[in-house]
Amino acid sequence: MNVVGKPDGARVFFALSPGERCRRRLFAVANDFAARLGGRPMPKETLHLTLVFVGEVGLDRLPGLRAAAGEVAQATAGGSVVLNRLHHHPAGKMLWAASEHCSPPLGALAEGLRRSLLARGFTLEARPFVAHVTLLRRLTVRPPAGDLDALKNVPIRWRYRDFVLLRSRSGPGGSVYEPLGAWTLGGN
Ligand code: 2AM
Repeated sequence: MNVVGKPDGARVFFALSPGERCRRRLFAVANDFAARLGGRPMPKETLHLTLVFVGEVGLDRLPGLRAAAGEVAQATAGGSVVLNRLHHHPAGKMLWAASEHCSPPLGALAEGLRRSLLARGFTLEARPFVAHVTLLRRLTVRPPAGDLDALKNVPIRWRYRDFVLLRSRSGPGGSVYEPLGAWTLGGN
């Protein structure tokens, strides 16, 4: 409990966590852009693909989050995602790795989690799911158009079999993520 008598809270989200090979490639792209154009690359260990951003919840609601995750994991198969596009977001000063076409099984996993959380009374943003991995923040320079084709001919193929619940905390060097749970997808 905190001083105002409310349960302590955590800022949480569900995500896919890349395997080592995929993580290395994503980090290499982030570093390459940062070296040439500036910005702050996401630390290698924090790279992830958000499935559902839940936001601030009381710690007493973690069992509900875990129940939703368990239900969805059982009912949903693993799959793969092909990251073949880089996107620059000038407003957010971010560089993303993303898919030209969102894989339907990945969309179904994100949607399944979303529905299960809503059914358990969690409040979620209406923002549509866009599969992406943020590589670089604080990028103030517009990358040359050709640079954004870096993954076109050598896409990153990411096979996922599980997903995680992460707690985000602000640190001096940016956000740090603490794993609160991991679930293996069924049907593999
Ligand atoms: P981003 O990388 O595009 O910023 C933790 O913040 C993760 O949740 C990030 O992957 C972030 O996406 C995503 N996210 C989605 N909605 C968010 C929100 N309203 N606030 C913070 N992060 C959000």
